Amino acid sequence: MRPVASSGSADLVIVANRLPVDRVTLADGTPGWRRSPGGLVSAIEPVMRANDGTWIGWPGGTESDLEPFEDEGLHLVPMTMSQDEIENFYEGFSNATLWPLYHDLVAKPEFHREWWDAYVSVNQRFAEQAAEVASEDATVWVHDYQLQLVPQMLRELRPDLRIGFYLHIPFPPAELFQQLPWRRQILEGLLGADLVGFQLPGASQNFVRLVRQRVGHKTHRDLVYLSEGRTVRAAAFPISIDAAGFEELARSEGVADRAAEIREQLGSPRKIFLGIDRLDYTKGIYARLRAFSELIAEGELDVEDAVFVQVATPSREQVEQYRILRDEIDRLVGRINGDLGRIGRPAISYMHSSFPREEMAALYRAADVMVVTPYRDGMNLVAKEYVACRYDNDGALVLSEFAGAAEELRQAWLINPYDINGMKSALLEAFRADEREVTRRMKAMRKTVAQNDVAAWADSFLAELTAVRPSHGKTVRPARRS
Ligand code: GDG
Repeated sequence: MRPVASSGSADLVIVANRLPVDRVTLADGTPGWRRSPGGLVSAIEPVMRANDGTWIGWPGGTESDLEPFEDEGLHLVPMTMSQDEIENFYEGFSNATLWPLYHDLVAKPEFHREWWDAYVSVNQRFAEQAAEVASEDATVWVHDYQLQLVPQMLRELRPDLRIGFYLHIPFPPAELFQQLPWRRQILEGLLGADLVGFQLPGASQNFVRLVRQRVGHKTHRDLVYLSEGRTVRAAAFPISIDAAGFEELARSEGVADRAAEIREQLGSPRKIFLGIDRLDYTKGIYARLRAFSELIAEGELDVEDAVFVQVATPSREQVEQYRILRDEIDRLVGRINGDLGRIGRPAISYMHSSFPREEMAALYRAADVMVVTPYRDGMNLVAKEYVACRYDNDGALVLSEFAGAAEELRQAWLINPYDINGMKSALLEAFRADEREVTRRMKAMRKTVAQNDVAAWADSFLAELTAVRPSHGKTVRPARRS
């Protein structure tokens, strides 16, 4: 790789696996674009606009002749991906090697050399594209586990750039990470950044320790000193949500009406339990439904009193582990409802589909007990969204200790998802808690979420990135101007 002269005009470049839009077929049969809902988009959009930024990512699919384009004022550069790359880079190395490895081996990671080769070549292409569109001394912000080699590849091409990297998922302890045959390459890839951001301080410490042990660089607290004289900082930036936006949506008349309608359609039970997750084995859906069903089987709860609504958004359906999980959940829900349901009163109301944001807000409004029980989760935005929607200060949150969100939402009913009896007790406590107790907890959590919203997250990452190399590069304008 040789350095290339800067040719682009973007002062801020976002590089992420996915673009904020999906390629879709419109009603008239022509291809078009649809904005994808994800939290990352709403997080980054304001700062993109403030800096006239460019977003590089894959729109899904295998179309190969897509040109850069503008969508609602955002400059978007679509990356192409061949069927082979989708299988080896995306489904393979990203989602069947790194994803389980970084989530405490909840599933067994697979190591295949051809998957790694695809990971290297796709990362290289993303780096080359970023090198092409970034202006001189621009800031490039690379996102997530699919693109951990991009920082170093990009630095080799464009040493003038200021490069930040943010990992949305956990970063594992050395004991697990060192299983990876390509551990050193990943660490060196990340060290191409000036600032490496994580959800939690523990993840950042794992990274620094591994860099010291495996790459042999000198480190001091959150700093890594590279032999070429450059310093890399590793730090935690817990991600959040557009709290005000969610609350506004929750307060709208349409959402309030829909929440009332949902309750009625469920047969007006005394209390509604709710789970909303991508259908992923890290999220602990199976164990939580079992815990709930045992409470009904034992007579602690009654289907007249309580229903569990579980939304499982389709996800990574080509990956085998995800197909197995889907079948397991289908079977479990069928068995629970068969054994415990009555006419018009299933114990679990299960939906394997995705919904518009308004429907999500209505579900959050309708739910009395929100149940979030991942075995491991970088943050978990669903927990924060629920809190943001509970403007009456009511509603109970049952939350896994192993979600990043548990470090901030201390007033939730915290549980260990591996401990089914503990989970059952917490579900019952949350169900039976008196109004004062629920309000006390929710008020405190709402304060936390309102103060640390997603604009603050993006601004603090970018401010820190600028601070790491103050005399170098152009300034990035914050999303929130006071
Ligand atoms: C990764 C990390 C970290 C879900 N179903 C629908 C829908 N959603 C939205 C939720 C929420 C988002 O998707 C899911 O975010 P989570 O944080 O819960 O989980 P991951 O997808 O695993 O996200 C995670 C996150 O990145 C951010 O850094 O917190 O730990 O794993 O916003 O509302 N949205 C709509 N319809 C659905 O059916 N509209």
